[in-house]
Amino acid sequence: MNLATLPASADASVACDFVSADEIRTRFSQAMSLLYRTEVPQYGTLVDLVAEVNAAALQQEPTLLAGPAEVARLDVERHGAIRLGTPAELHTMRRIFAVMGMWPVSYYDLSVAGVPVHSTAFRPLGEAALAANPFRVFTSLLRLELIADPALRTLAEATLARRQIFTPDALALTSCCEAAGGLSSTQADAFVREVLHTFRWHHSATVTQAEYVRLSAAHRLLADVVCFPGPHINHLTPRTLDIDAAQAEMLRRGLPAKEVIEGPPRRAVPMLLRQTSFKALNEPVRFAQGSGEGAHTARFGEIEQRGIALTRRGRALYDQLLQRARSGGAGTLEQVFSEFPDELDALRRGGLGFFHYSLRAALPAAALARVAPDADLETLVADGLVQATPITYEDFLPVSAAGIFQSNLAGDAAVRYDAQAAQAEFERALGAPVHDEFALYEAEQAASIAQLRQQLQQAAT
Ligand code: OOG
Ligand code: NI
Repeated sequence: MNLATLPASADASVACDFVSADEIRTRFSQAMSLLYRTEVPQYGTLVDLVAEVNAAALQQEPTLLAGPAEVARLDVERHGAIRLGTPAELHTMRRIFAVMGMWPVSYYDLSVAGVPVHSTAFRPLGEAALAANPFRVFTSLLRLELIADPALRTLAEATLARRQIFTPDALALTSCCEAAGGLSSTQADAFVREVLHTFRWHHSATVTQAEYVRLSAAHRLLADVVCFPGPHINHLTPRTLDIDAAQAEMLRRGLPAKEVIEGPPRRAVPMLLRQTSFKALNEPVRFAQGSGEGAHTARFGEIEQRGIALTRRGRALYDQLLQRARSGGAGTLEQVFSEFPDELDALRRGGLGFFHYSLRAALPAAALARVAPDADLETLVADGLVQATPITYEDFLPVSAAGIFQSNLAGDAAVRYDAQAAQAEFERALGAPVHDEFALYEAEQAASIAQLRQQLQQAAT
């Protein structure tokens, strides 16, 4: 039976048989993790190591995470990355991720870091979906217009035009989901199996060795995107609660971790995203037309620690301090960042971080009834009636992590204009605008306050 051609039906009893997008995403991220374990054995070591470090960290400080939901999601939390070659590939990828409840958030211009791609991150939106499984995929699109050599551009274009990175059933099941509004459990399993093919490693290149060498000489990333039948997943990253301990443990187990941890320094209140990585594999490659064999390094291992999401204001201060630390002479990263408040109350009152507000558990009804529903939020927090929990950063800092802010780029205005034009082009290819990450965190914070006001209103009447 061809699952993809099952008739779509608006019948409610059929709709009840759909599995949720959250469930499809969970199945997919599990399948991806299994695939990556077999393709990149060091990934298994990394996952085991991170689980041990996290258990130890939680034992030492049980309040590290906000609650049991946060602890549960930590075990399955991963992000991956792929690099696509054409606007059409990006467009279809968006439709496929939508089946799994993953939506494009933020636009990242990596050309400022000397990498000819621009990107977005597909991820779930909203507290419930993130709690179910926060699986994210950082997805880049090659910008051929940034390749200077016209002959090389033509070669890349022609090579990419010949490939189809999605299986026929992956495409059919995606259309089926769009038409029917969901997938049955059996269809979802087929969907996961089919879509996984797009992320696999391929030992056979689609180009000759000579072509690979030319593309690679122009930019290693160009060869990585163009020369293979699909956009192999290039890393799958588990989340740790203590990246300094995890990094030390990586080195102890012979995983060649980088010396530096990218992002903000270690803090009492972890902020944004800290990451470190290691080169994973030299993959054997068979080139087209019997033109030889060689090796390609594309895939690496990475770990990350996530902290509080910063407001625009907090992010501006972060960017400013990071730049100051990089320009040298201003002291170590830790010293420069001593200017950034490192205490929950100060971060909140300074409007630097996003918080989720909730009534403290087990407040007596009588105490609640005495509170004016529109009482000042800060007073409620100060009086211990309301607790403010930091909202976790769910996005990425790839350009800051690249450590390359080119202060010598042409005029500031010109750069900004280009970036805007490129984003519009990216969104045209995508077929949708990207979500603004700040607006998402802002909405989550506002929703928590609205719910709190409603609870107080109810208690008062
Ligand atoms: C993606 C790099 C971005 C991260 O963690 O910042 C990323 C890539 O190299 O394709 O995954
Ligand atoms: Ni990554």
